[in-house]
Amino acid sequence: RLWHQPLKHREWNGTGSTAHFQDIFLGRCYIYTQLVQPEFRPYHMQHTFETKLLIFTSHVLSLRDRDCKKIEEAFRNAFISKDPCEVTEEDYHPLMELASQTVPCDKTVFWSRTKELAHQYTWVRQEMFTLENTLLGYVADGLTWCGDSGSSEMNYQSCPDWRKDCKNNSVTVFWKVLSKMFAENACGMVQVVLNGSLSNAFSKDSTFGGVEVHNLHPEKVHTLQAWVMHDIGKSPSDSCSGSSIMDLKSIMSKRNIKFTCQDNYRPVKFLQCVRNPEDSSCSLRT
Ligand code: DN4
Repeated sequence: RLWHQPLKHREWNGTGSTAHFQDIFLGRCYIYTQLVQPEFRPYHMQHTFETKLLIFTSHVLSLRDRDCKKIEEAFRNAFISKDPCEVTEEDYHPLMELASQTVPCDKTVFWSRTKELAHQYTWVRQEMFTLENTLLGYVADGLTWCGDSGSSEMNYQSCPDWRKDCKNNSVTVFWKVLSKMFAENACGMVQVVLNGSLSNAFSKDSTFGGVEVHNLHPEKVHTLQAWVMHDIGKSPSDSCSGSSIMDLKSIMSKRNIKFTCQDNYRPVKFLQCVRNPEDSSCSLRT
């Protein structure tokens, strides 16, 4: 009666594929491509005619006609029926070609250990984009997925953990390829939100420090502007004058990209203050 038993997948240390993965992926894809305006990108709200046109042509128009079923299929083909620890960057290339997207110059926001804050910022500044405000970043945000060699099913029981099992797993490789492309496509002045409540606001081992920084094109990106944000209620651990930011500065100078840094950039600080209105650092008099 062996053939009646459910398929036994290999066991890994990470959580399994997200339940209803395919439905969530397709649903998010349709939301992004069909409802992006007016709900998601009210481009008509605060922009000059030129910016509206730019966002409209490069972002919204081109996305409306994307075929979500094809995108989902290309996504599945990258990792299904494969050992989830042997996924390559090339496996995701067909998907990247199908769903490529350009972000207008001066509108790219990177982040490292500040995901929530960076997303709050681009939510308020609707014309700005983190990776998760692009189609593929949006559909995959917060999800887990992996396959198994010898099965065309996803593994919902467990998936490889990037620290405990392997780095070349379906999820990590996807974010690496996508982050690389996001950085390669950036132009003009780009921003990064960093966490000054950690001992190293900048880390060479992070995706920002290990992938994105090295894939910015100096011919296209003239300046990287870093904002080092301190959590309200915690003592600051790192700042623009700290050694980790000096490392970032020297990497950028070698790469011929101008670097500026600001602690507690006010527009982002105001977002932190919305949650902590009584904190003394949020008083207008300080
Ligand atoms: P982070 O806050 O340290 O990490 C963001 C995510 O990436 C977490 O899930 C990390 O896992 C994972 N991660 C971090 N470093 C590595 C690594 N060396 N190998 C595998 N996974 C890793 O910030 P970050 O600087 O690493 O990544 C954020 C930047 O990269 C942003 O500018 C995004 O454009 C892009 N990115 C976004 C996502 C996402 O939306 C994922 C990866 C990269 P853990 O430490 O929580 O286990 O999810």
